[in-house]
Amino acid sequence: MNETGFIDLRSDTVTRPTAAMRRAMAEAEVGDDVYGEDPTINRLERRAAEILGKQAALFVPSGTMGNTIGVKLHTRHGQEVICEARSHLLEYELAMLAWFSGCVGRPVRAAGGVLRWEQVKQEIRPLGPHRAPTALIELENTHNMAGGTVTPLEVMTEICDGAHNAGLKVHLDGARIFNAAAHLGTTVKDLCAGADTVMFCLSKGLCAPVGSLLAGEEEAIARGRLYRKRLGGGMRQAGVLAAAGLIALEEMPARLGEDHANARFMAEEMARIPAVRIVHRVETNLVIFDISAAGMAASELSRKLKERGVLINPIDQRLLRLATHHDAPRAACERALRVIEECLH
Ligand code: TLP
Repeated sequence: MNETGFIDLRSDTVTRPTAAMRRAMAEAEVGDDVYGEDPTINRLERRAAEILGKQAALFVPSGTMGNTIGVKLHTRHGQEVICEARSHLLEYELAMLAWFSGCVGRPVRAAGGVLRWEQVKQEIRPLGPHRAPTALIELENTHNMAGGTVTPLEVMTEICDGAHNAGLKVHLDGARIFNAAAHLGTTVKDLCAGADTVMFCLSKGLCAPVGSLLAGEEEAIARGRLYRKRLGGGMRQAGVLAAAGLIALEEMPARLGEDHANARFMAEEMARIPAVRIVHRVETNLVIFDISAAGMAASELSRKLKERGVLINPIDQRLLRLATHHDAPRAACERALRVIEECLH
């Protein structure tokens, strides 16, 4: 339950900084990051690059900015970006792909949100007199709107190898890449190895109050720094944020399994409610469920839940998504479950 008395399962973005993060924020050494002089941000960027196995990393205020810069680095105006049809990049970033990079998305619907090279390669368009040429392949792991599903390492590798052989770049929206690695029992380094740039978020399941990182080659990240400034992301003494981010990076990935177990618990219990259909295999911390059999709009259920102290957002008329996280432990999930049952019976 959060400080307002609600059990908030709308997203893992609602997590609050832990006590250790708040202490570290109060004590953080800071400097002007636009001059490259914030020691805590510099430490976070070095550490993130090391953990992801990339040459360099850039601290950005949000995942959206990380994706925006990632796309910009690999594309020119008038090109195309292949991505899964429900990808965050395409659906939830206010068309930044077009607005900032001047590109169009080529949406490809993939089962469970997991793109395969077989599918991707058929969508690649060469330069010619009619069609926008493909510049980039964008992957999302875990895939948010496919219910937190995980793209396995071998699939990532096949797509990245295929893309590179075709002269294309790969940007990974790894907002929840630590969840993917926890599910697979692999390292984020292995999962990110083939991608040219990777964005991941500190401010979701890892509980930092703000921030994401964009990692890649030194040269790309140096250019990315300029785009960050253009976008208004030069944050000066943001070491106070990076201090929380360092704790998120070092200490929080190890507990993600707990969130995944809670999501599985919720999905298994909710599957017993006749009006509920769990839409995807629950692999990480997100559960998308269909309540069309209840004869109630998803927004209506969301409203009823809220009246009873549980926050879960609708995605459309039929679907809702719940997210498990650090601030909704098993007891809170159990209470939320009882409320969901009440509202649907
Ligand atoms: N996702 C948010 C909403 O925007 C939907 C959420 O509650 O899940 N990539 C992925 C895969 C994301 O899920 C998100 C945020 C982002 C990028 C953007 O991150 P922010 O919100 O930091 O810009």
